[in-house]
Amino acid sequence: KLYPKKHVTVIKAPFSGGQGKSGVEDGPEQLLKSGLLHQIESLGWECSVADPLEGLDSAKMKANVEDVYERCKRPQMVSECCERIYKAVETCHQQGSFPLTVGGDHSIGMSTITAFVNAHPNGGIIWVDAHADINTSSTTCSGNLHGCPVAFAMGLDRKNWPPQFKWLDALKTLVKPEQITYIGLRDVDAGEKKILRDLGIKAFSMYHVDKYGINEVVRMAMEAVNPSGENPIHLSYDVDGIDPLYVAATGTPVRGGLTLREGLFIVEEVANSGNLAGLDIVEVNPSLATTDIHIVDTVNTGLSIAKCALGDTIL
Ligand code: B3U
Ligand code: MN
Ligand code: MN
Repeated sequence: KLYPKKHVTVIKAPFSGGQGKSGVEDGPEQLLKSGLLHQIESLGWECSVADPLEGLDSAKMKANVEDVYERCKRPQMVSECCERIYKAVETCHQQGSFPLTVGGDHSIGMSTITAFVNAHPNGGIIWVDAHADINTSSTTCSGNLHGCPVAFAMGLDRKNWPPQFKWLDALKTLVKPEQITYIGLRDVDAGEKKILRDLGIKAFSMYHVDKYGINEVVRMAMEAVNPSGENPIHLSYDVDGIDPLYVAATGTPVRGGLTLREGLFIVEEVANSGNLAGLDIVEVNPSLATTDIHIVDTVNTGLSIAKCALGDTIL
């Protein structure tokens, strides 16, 4: 059994430096304010909160126009914040507490998944997202590092990394192509498609969800990253994987996504396997809503993802 202590650490990652819009740094507070801890406790888990970015002047870091390296925007800020988040997740794995990292933008995925594979070298990762987030420092068109965390976590194009990423460069274990799979893709850059193809990364796009159904896709995804069925799985959940009908308050919505039920089913099914070892919930941006209903819908989706992960079932 993975977490016999039934203890969760909610790691707050109010981080927005991986992309240009502001507001995504308010995601963690919104989820907490809306009852995240209470909901976790009512499922029988003990709960504590970690705040690894405490004390940083994020607004000042984000405004520093000198923080660029070639195409990459804010490498200093992203590296410094992601190193802190790495350490917070590492501590959870060492102490046997379930790491629930709440973003913030998806750059922080480079920390959560590298901390995961360093604790569980044979673990598997399921990345739920409309986007593949596997641009390298050379392929990124936007320069936004939230479009790059998977490439960094895999050590791709390492020779062109911004020099700030020393902590990542020093890690013993990085993510291997066969350790990660995707569900929900529908907006993948040409350079990313080439990387996915060249590395043979298994990915389940919305086409596959339509073709096979979500049940079969989740089964295939778990089989891809955990063929023995015995290894832990980390779920990195970008809420934009779900359709903007249900999740409007996010930075880069893409139509044609997962229904709310498909999105939650993924989490229910991985949790049900008994192998879920960590979860990220990212890209909740309350300030991008045009109505209050958008905020409520998006935040409630985030809360539901957390609950499903911790064993909430409909019946
Ligand atoms: N692939 C594009 C767009 C993008 C990636 N992740 C998000 N948007 N959220 C990029 O900027 O790399
Ligand atoms: Mn993402
Ligand atoms: Mn995305």
